[in-house]
Amino acid sequence: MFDHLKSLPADPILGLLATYRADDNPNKIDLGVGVYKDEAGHTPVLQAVKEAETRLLRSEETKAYVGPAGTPGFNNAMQELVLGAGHPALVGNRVRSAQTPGGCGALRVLAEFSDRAKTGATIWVSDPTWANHVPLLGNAGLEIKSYPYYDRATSSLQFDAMVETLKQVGEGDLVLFHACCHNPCGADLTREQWQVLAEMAQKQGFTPFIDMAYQGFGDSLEADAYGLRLMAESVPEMLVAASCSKNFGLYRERVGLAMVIYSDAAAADRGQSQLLNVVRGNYSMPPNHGGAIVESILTDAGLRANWEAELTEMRERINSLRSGVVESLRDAGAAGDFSFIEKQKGMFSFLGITPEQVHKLQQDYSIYMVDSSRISIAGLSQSNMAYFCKSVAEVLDA
Ligand code: PLP
Ligand code: TYF
Repeated sequence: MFDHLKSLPADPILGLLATYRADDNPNKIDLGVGVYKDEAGHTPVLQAVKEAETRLLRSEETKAYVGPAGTPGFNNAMQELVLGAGHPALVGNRVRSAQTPGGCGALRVLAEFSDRAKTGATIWVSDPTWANHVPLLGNAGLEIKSYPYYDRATSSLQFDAMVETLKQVGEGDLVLFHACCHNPCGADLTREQWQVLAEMAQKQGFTPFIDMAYQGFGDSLEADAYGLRLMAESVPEMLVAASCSKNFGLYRERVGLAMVIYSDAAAADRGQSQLLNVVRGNYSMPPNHGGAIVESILTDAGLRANWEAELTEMRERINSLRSGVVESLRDAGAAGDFSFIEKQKGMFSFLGITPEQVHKLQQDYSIYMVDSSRISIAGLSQSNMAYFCKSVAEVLDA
């Protein structure tokens, strides 16, 4: 029965990691997968997470199943983190959520949920977008179309072209936005641009679907949610897929939130029964551990303050690497202007070099990034910065 199955290529981002691990060059640099790393190249467990786990170990009394929605304590705390306490949608009792296995789980569940509301609905995604959006949304039945977003020639947002395309989008279509720290390009919408898009959503009636995988990695927990919150105030219905992988460093625990905003409380109750039915048809109930950690951190003032301080440290390290790499590339005499990297946000930017140059960096210098030239900034450090910039300068001159 399975003999005829053809083999498929691995996830290009995760596949790169295997090649990196097998490389024995002591100078090798991993700028592939979007996982935060400290100066020593480690991805440590956050102290606030360790403390929450220690407390859980002592206080946990059962491993019995949680329900399909996960725990209400987690869902409520996350809704407030994402929307802000007192958001009109929360006050109006129009928000329902489910704890999911990662942001990926949330994307998939919300995509299937949308497909139930409108079979084969169209979802507009940015060009470019995170490669995994295609299977996560498309395999659930949604039709994917794209709107212009990042102009590689100028290394900046093409907002006018984006608006021009989205003008044709109306009721019954979904539009996917990255809340902050755009993956893969790092170019985010300004507050004024969010305002324009919120007005378009309101006027044209399309449904915003916001992917928030990096809250706290851009400017701050609050500032990074600005556009999402504004959008949620402007439209009657909206979807949010939030991830706790990056900002809590809980990658392998798989914890996220699928959140739906409805036009009123009665619609919310009906919709939630559908959302939970989608969950039941996939994995029945989410894993508990990661969600319990997040709930414990968000609901304890001391742990929360420690976590916010650690999150700030991660963000500031990335931002100082952004300035550092621009300066070092200039010092190394790299051809071109890389100052855009400093203006962008979050884990990623495109270096803007060709796939051939990306391959040369990998083959000759053991520097790993995805073919698009997306670099995961946190893979840089004081110790590898000079080698990285010198190598890029040489490859650009070759
Ligand atoms: N959305 C985007 C844009 C991402 O970059 C990621 C990756 O980490 C996710 C969603 C979901 O991640 P996870 O399933 O690990 O929470
Ligand atoms: O884009 C990234 O690198 C992160 C991590 O299948 C990731 O979002 C990469 C691939 C994947 C899941 C997560």
